[in-house]
Amino acid sequence: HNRRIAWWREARFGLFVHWGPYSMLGGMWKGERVDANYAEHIQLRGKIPVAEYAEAAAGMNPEAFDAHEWVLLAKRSGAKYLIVTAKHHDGFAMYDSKVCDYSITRHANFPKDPIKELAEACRAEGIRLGIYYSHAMDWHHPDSQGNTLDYPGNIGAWDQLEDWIDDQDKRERFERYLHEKALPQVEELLIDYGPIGLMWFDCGHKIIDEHAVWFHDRVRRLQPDCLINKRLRDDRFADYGNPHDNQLRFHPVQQDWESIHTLNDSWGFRYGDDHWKSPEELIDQLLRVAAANGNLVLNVGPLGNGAIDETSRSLLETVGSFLERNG
Ligand code: JFZ
Repeated sequence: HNRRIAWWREARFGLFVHWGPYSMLGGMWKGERVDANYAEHIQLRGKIPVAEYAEAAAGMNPEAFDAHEWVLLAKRSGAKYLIVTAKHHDGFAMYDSKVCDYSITRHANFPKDPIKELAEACRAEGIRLGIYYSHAMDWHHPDSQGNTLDYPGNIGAWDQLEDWIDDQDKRERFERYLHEKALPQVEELLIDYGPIGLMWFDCGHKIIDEHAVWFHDRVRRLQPDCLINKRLRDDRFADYGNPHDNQLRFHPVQQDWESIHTLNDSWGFRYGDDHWKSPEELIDQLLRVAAANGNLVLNVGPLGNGAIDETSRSLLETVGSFLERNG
């Protein structure tokens, strides 16, 4: 563990990128604003039928996407690692998955694999790549827990704890999702994209220890140097902790921990989300987290077309020039 995490302890600062078909919708569905704090939850909050969301997703065409530009922005901001959503709760793969066709390349026919390009750009620029993968929840796979949409026999609510697994039938269905999709997708991400600095899992409070072991084993076997965040399940499976989002809740100083923050309100891009933090606030967060021996991760939500908005860029660049001046 100590050898594996050495680079991360030095890093101090990372950039999170939330990006998927929800970025293209930007919190809007059929001309109406969907009431959701997080634009990436639009499918759930807007009660959008899976087929309709999938139809919209097919239209994603991120022609302004430039992996190198994203990585250079990360670098200018002073970040040492970049975490990108390979699959969020909507179940849509932002890479060329061979396991499931619901992806940017096969479903939306985009000719490039964004995760592959980011992996290459990160390698070229000396930035570590982290991969966000929503393992406990998938709103597209018919057997995934977390499907509260238009499926017969809903499995469970998105904020439900692991006790739903007591139901044998639901458990079997969920395990079908794990074996058919989540586990093989995590494997392909660990096999096909070079060295991965960390796997950032989410919502592990919804699964049981046995399922966490399945993921943990694969990460350790395929990439022994890859870190695992706490949300795979809990501390027992993790290299480092994550306090609650957007809040400075300090962990004991001796523990490795990472605090994640948005620049405005939503993780995924949302039209009109102009509740920006000031550069002073961001730098203050960075200093306070670093003083308590943690890492800060700031999030950016690119537009559906792959461009990063001017405000996000300038906030990140301001943090970068502060770090440049103050070491
Ligand atoms: C999760 C996701 O649902 C969300 O879309 C985003 O990706 C974020 C980074 O992670 O949301 C959470 C998960 C845990 C807490 C809050 C939001 N928490 O523990 O307070």
